[in-house]
Amino acid sequence: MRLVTVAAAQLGPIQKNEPRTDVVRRMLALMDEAKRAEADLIVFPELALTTFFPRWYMEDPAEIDQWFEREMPSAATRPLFERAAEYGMGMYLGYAELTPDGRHFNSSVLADRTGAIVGKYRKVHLPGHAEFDPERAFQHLEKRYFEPGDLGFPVWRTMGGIFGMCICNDRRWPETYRVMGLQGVEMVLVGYNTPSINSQKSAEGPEQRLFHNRLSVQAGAYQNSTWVVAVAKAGIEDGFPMIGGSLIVNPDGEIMAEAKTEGDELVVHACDLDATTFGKTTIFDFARHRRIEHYGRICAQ
Ligand code: CDT
Repeated sequence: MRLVTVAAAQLGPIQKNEPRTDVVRRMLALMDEAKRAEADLIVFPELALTTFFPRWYMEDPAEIDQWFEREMPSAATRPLFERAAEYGMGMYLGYAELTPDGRHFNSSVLADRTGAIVGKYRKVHLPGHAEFDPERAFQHLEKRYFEPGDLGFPVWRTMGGIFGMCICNDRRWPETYRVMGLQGVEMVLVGYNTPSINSQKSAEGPEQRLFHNRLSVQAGAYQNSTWVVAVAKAGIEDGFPMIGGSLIVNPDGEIMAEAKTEGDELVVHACDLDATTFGKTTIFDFARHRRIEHYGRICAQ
């Protein structure tokens, strides 16, 4: 057995005027709880440090950039990395990244048990739109504020396993998991902010959104024989509801643990990375069974 005890650290809502220092305090409390649960790894949501700001239309670059981190760790986030090192706990953290040359990405980092950053991911599948859309019930302006990620879907050999990262909308795309699956990924970490209603289809409410969340994550896990840990920022943020439903799914696609609330909540499970071997060497032994001569369209325009 190669056990990694994972704590999915769901965050409840973060209001627009809530300072990062307050959010980090909430996150540290979840880390303390994770330590008591003997977690080896804690996973925070997408854009974990602020409200989901892409719901707001902004034009002023200075106003936009206040939502971004210019360095990681920063003064505000260093306590998270120090606590990770103190507890010997790995960490996935989603945040808005502003690079020194002025580029904007929706990013996550993976820190190992020493608190050192060993991997960075930049969200590839950006949903939503770039201009104000009066037809929508609310805005989802990720295409306005972020560039598509330029790092692909690498995996990292760390903490005794093979880990991959993706962010929110990426979890709905089979290619996300498959590119990591082809590199032998054993655990995919994903943070998300998902509105409880569809801004363009009023009939689609929270139950269907939770269903699609589970469906995507469970399928990705099963079809690539990997653990998937999916973590929400949830609840009513700035008056706009978002689903919870953080979950830990095993390589058979079964839900092993799931959040019950829409608030700050820890979901813990001891994951055996060796449980990925059976699927990877039988039905999803890619080297033996894939038929790539028929897959060309996937990479064509
Ligand atoms: N943050 C994020 O990617 N949210 C999307 C909402 C899609 S609707 C524009 C998601 O896939 O959950």
